[in-house]
Amino acid sequence: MNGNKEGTYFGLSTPLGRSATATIRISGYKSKGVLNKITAGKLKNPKHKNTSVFDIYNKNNDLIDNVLITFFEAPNSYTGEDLVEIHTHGNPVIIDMVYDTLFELGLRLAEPGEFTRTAYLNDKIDLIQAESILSLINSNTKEGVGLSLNNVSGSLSKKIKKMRSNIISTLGFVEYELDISETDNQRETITQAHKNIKNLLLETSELISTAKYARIKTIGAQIVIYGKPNAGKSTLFNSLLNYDRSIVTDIKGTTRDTIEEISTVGNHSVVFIDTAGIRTTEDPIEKLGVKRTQEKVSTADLSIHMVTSVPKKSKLKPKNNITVLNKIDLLEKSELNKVKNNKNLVCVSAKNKMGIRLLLKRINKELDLKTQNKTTNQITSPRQEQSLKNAQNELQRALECKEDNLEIIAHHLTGAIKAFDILMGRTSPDDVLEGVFSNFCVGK
Ligand SMILES: Nc1nc2c(ncn2[C@@H]2O[C@H](COP(=O)(O)OP(=O)(O)O)[C@@H](O)[C@H]2O)c(=O)[nH]1
Ligand SMILES: [Mg+2]
Repeated sequence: MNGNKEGTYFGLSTPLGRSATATIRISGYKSKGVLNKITAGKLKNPKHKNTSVFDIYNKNNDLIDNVLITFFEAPNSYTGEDLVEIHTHGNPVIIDMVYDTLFELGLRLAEPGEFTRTAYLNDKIDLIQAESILSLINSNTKEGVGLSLNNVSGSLSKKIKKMRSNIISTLGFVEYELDISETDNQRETITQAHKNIKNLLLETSELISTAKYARIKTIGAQIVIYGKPNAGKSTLFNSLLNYDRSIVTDIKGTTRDTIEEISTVGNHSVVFIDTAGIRTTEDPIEKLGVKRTQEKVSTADLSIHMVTSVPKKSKLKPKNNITVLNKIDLLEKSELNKVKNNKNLVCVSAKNKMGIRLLLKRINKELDLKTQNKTTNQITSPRQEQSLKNAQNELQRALECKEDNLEIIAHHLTGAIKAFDILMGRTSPDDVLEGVFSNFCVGK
């Protein structure tokens, strides 16, 4: 991305292909002139938010298409610049002709994300909102769309702003104390600062904890299948997907890489991950595979531990984990009855597709529980999570400061403000000063 690009640019806002209509957006100061030219003078002075039907022409005055044109006047548009939307018939040949005409009029093609970047640079939206627009478009579930839309509207930004101004006012009275240092007040100041910081830490960690839910809701839950070689992981993976994606053999070490496929379970979007069986091996490729498996298990939203014999109770990991006993088709009836009553297990025959529906039901239930988070504001990007973790780290260090270290508290509070500024995509040290003066009345 390049923040210094100039000129008027355009791009196709809808997917390329055949459809009833397609939308080409134009943003920049030349927009009005372009409308005048392509409509052969019919649309000279477009009005803000006006939509009308026009014939549009190329430079030789050949008709290109009959289109719908909407005009948005700066600064009241998505980008903050003059903005045009041309809705043509959805045929790539027509799109090509419009492109050629716009090039001839001196316009350039937009860079990826440039409309939203311009909106951010023109202060129409902050960085969180910009990211939320992306997650709104990419969300795979209804809930993901809902929470992204909530963030686009600025609800999360508002919360972050409030937290940031709480840090600024805390820094304000810590610095005030530093300036007019009366040791009598120092204890009081520290107590108040600690109280504020503790509250902020609570809010920060609450937001950080939403990252996982948000990922499940927008992109989909990562569900990793792991276990010993030949447990039937790849067979289960294929059964869950309902087609033969992974190679299945009776040779140990067949799967050496992780294989991921998107699917749905109930209302949830999921990514099933087949992995290399966990064992000690000398094969360097398989070794890497085993390492990858371990990484995936540690970051997954849910893991399926595949076994072929009932594990000891101590080996069962109930958190984020479903233990699946496979190959029940090989069990005697009496043995089968015994394991079927074991509530800690889901019994399947991956090969014969027995028990798969029950397993899917169980996965659905686990994901329902995980996404039941009622927090209004949820973060949706790893960048947001990382910035918040940086802020959390600074706040934690400010809290751990000893009494006579007001300067160090101030230093870490400043660090936390910086992390919040990065989170929102702004840096304005002047705000700190303003916060100091707006919160204090020296005359008192
Ligand atoms: N009898 C029986 N064999 C199975 C079952 N599931 C998998 N297998 C067999 O076990 C072997 C290993 O399966 P695979 O899915 O490659 O195991 P992975 O190494 O864990 O991925 C293959 O020969 C499969 O056909 C099952 O439910 N019953
Ligand atoms: Mg396998």
